[in-house]
Amino acid sequence: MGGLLGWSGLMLSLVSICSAQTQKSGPGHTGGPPDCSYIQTFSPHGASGVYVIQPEGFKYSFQAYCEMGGHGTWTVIQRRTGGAVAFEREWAAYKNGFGFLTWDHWLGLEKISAMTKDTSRRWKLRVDLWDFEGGSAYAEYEDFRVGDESTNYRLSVGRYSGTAGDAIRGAYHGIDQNGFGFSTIDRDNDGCDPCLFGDIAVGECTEYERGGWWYSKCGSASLNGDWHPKGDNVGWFSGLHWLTWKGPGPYSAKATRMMITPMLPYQKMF
Ligand SMILES: [Ca+2]
Repeated sequence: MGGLLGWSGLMLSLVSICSAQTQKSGPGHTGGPPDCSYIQTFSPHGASGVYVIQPEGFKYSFQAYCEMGGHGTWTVIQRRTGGAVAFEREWAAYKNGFGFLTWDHWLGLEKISAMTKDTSRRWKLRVDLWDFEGGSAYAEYEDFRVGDESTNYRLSVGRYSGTAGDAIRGAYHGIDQNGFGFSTIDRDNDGCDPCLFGDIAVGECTEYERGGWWYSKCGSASLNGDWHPKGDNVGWFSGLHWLTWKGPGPYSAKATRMMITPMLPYQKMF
């Protein structure tokens, strides 16, 4: 998984924690590259790392981690590799983003929405999952889009492909997360009250599944819950699970990554 678990990345991220916040750009500034693949197309660097981007029409430029991998260039929107960065956070944190860009982080719903809500461009989401036994799997979705805050950052995904299964549409009938708004411990958009976990009924999916996600009664995908260490990673509703990959007893992944890229590459104009 490349530098995903690298200590050098950790140290880098610790010194860059403050600069991970959004930066205000000047009035009328139309911004720089709108995403990582744009950077790779017009000024190839070849190296994964932190770059400044500014989605079209978005008022701020901000830093994001660009994965310049063998299967394309991607803007990373989520990464989990351990339990040091807490993902049990409220709406404002999920809106604005948190963590360390070169390490575990959530880019922020406002930024993800700004990148994907423009209907003139189609986006692809890739979800990478790693287990504790040396295995991995992935899921890709065409037409990934996150609405703005007025929609509670509603999730839209199109055609699925991959090896992990389509957990967003659910391992079980009737719990499709596609089309649902985001929920956090202080915002309930999960579509259930009560929400059932076996014989146990709770008011919100986040009470058991933790973190923040596009929960829908509560669904089969949840990657922002609590990270669980090897040997204690099976059976927790709260873990990083993708039930079409490993289930039905929830298996909490060792590491996860979510990243996006335009479905059609940018064209160089000569
Ligand atoms: Ca609820």
